[in-house]
Amino acid sequence: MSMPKIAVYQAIVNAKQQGKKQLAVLIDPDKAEPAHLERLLDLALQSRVDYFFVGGSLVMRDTLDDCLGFLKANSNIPCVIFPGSVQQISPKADAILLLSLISGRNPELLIGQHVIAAPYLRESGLEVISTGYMLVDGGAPTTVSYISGSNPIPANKNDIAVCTAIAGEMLGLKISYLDAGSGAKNPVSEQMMAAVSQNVATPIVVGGGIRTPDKAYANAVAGADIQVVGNLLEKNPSLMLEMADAVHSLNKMQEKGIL
Ligand code: 1GP
Repeated sequence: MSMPKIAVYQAIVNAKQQGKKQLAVLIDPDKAEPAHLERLLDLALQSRVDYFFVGGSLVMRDTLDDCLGFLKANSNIPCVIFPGSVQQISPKADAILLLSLISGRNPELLIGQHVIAAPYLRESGLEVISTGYMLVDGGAPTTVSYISGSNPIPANKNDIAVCTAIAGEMLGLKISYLDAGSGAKNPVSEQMMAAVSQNVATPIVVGGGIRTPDKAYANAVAGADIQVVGNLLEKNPSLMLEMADAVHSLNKMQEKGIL
C-alpha cells in the first residue's frame, strides 16, 4: 500500500500558518464550454488564483475528465475535486475533498456514500482531503440542501457552527467548510466564520454567495482561509482580478509589514 498523498493539504496548511488567504475558483464542468474555460484559466493565471475547485451538484455530462485535463495541461494551479456525487472522481485532479455533511443527519452523506466511493478513491491515487462540510442557511433553499435532504445550520446560530466544526475536527476531519450553497442570497456571516476560526485549528473554507470584493475582504479578515467563488465568476469572469485582489490584499499588507 502506498503512502497517502498530502501535497495539496500541506500547501493549504502552510498558507494558513503563514496567515495567507487564498481564493479557489469553482468550476462546474457541465457549464464550462471550451471558450469559457480558456477565458477562466487565462484570468486565473493573471489573478494568481490559488486553486480550482471542480464539481457540481448535478453533473449531467461526463465532462469532469476533459475539464480537468484542460486545466492541468495549461497551468500549475492545483485542481481539487469538490464532488457533488460519488460519480465525480477523476485521477486527473490533484486532490479531492471527501465531504462529510456534518451539518446534516443524513447517514448516506455522513458515511454511506464514502463507503461506496472508498475503493474508487484508492484506485484513483488521488490525494483525499477529509472535510467537515457544513451547510449554512443562505436565505433560500439551495440545490445542496434539497439534494441532500438536510437542514442547514441557521445563519445566526454561530454556536451550532462552532460545536459542529469542533466535533468534525475531533473526528479527524482536516478542513472545516462553511457553505451557504451556490448562489446563496445571503453568504455566511463574518461573525460565524470568525467564531469557527477561533475554535478550531483546521483551515476554514467558506463559499456560497460571495459576490463583492468588500465581502471577500471582510471574510479574509474574519478568518476564512480559502474562499470559494463560483456563480459570480461563471457569469462575470472579468471580476476575477478584483476578487483575487480582495482575498489576497491582507497577504500583501503582511508582506509589506503593515499587518
Ligand atoms: C461553493 O457553494 C459555493 O462553496 C459556491 O457558491 O456559486 O454562490 O459562488 P457560489
